[in-house]
Amino acid sequence: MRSRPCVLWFSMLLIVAQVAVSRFSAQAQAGQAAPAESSQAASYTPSAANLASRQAFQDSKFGLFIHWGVYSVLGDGEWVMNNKKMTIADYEKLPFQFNPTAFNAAEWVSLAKAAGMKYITITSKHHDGFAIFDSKTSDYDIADRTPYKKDILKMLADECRKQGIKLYFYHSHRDWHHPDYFPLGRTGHASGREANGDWYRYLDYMDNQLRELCTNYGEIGGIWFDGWWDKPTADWRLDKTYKLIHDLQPKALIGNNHHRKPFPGEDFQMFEKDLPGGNTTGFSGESEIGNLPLETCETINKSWGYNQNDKSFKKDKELLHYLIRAAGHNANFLLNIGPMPDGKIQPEFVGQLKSMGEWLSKNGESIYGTRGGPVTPRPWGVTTQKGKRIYFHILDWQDTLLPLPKMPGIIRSAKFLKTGRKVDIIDTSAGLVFNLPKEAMDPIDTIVVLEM
Ligand code: FHN
Repeated sequence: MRSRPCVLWFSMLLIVAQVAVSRFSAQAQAGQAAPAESSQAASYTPSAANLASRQAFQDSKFGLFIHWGVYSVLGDGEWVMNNKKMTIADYEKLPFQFNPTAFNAAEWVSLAKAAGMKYITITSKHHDGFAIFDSKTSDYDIADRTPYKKDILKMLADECRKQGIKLYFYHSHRDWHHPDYFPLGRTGHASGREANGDWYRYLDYMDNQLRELCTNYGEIGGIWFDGWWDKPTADWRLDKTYKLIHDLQPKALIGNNHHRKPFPGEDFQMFEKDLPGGNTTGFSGESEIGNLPLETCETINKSWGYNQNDKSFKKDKELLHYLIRAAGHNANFLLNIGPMPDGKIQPEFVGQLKSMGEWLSKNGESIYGTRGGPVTPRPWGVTTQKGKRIYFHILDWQDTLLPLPKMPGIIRSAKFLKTGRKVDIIDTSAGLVFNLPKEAMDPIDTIVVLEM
């Protein structure tokens, strides 16, 4: 017969083991990741094709973000289902009212090109779970639930190919509609869904729709994920999803707006409403700049989805400064519009985009194909470089003399990009000083080009 103390030990061990097993099975059953995101691929080696896409992505610098879906019918932004505590039954009335007969893919793509943009990222499915493409995985899509029926993404993909614009698909991890998106995350609690569901069946559903997006629209630019932060401890099985995309579209770039340091399998890193390293919005508190190509996204007014009452349009100078400062931070700028339910883009957006294109048609060499540096971002502005050229973007400087650090190498010439006029430089042991006469200054961006 076992002695009393060892019986005690034995029963203690038994209890600990039972707790561990029950905890693990509860987590697995509830889709929670075992700590440290165990499903994350330890490593990811991007293909040569993928690395080439990353370079092209970084050279492109400027893209059009499009938030469009049945929520535009209410003209109250893309979060209206959650913000107005709409049940699924209520929200499912919207698709019947979504009939964008004025949608013209050529018009949209031409506008992006006129703005100087090189790629488009459009919402294929946002948090409301509705697919604006013809999905065979679900009937909660444009083909089965709207009078419009046509596949928006198909028309856009064909037009983008015709006009040489890359097309990326935004795809929401979070889903306020799908019955298997369970346990619920931080939002979507008023949808009236049953309090049950099979999490891994939801992930299979998501992967199936991603397979459609990576199969039915030709070569795509990549996938822009969002909504991971609705359930940050869940087992999102990202390695499986990322492998699916990389296998089907080796050139495609994957980014995930999870506001953390990039996870293995990702090809670019985005920041929302902040320049890389910034955290004015509180999104990027847990983020870190990784070593992937960077992108920052922003809206022209305050809304991503169409909002008929949001008239807080940023001036084109503010938007251009965002693009230029992003380039100085070695990041792309993804600027958003929320089209109207009839398929038209509101005139305020069209006007802003065209004036940005105007500026880029004259100054684009100082942005496209450049990388940030060599001088790190400063309050007065930023620098971009390409080959033997360094571009100083002086955005906010009142004085005539601008002190700068020493430049690596010999300066062969220094000119104002706009006029080609020579810039007088005082070379001191501590660094350089640009002599910037008032009349040479530009209200948006005074660009000095150094040829090294
Ligand atoms: O909740 C979304 C929001 O609707 C929009 O899609 C933006 C775009 O970056 N991302 C999330 C907010 O962080």
